[in-house]
Amino acid sequence: MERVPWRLCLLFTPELCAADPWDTLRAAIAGGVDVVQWRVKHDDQGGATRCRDVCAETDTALIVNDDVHLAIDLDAAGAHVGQGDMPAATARALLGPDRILGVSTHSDAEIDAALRDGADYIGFGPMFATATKGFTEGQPNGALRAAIERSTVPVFAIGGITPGNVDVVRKHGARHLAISAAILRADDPAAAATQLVD
Ligand code: TZP
Ligand code: MG
Repeated sequence: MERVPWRLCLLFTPELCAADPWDTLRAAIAGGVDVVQWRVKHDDQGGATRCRDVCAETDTALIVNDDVHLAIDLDAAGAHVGQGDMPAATARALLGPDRILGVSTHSDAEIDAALRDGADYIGFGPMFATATKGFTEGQPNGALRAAIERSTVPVFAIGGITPGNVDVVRKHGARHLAISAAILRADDPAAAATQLVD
């Protein structure tokens, strides 16, 4: 089995959901999300536990954003750190060899450092402008393909990806996606997830 066998990562922030967050989460998983990243910036132990339970029930992997200690407490599959979070090498050491480490990257230097520090997958973006994280423009054309060629681990394309523009990302080589608004705010989150996977 591949170490990172997932294709569609849902960046799950309950407050961003158009409808009930737990219905949204279950629908997204039913539609094809195969890894959930718990992405909540305030302390919400109850929500994190509930998210963990939904993932366990549906046999879906759980990754915790930012908080490596929470990932371990929840017995999650792994944790994801950005450039301003706990250093990736520290996260790697805390997670041990079996849990997955994801690292956000935006440049060649960040990709090289993430690989050196033991990332099992990297996020690369933003692909497009996105209000979710306040990026006003995407990476230049070709940057994703260069990142995929440079990386020895899976590269999750992130930032502003929707069913309407996913073809562009796919044409630049993307085989892994990380999505927030296009699923959480969709009228039909299951259908959105299925369109993105297809
Ligand atoms: N990191 C780079 S862009 C982004 C993150 C967390 C936001 C992705 O959300 P959306 O709504 O899919 O653009
Ligand atoms: Mg972070």
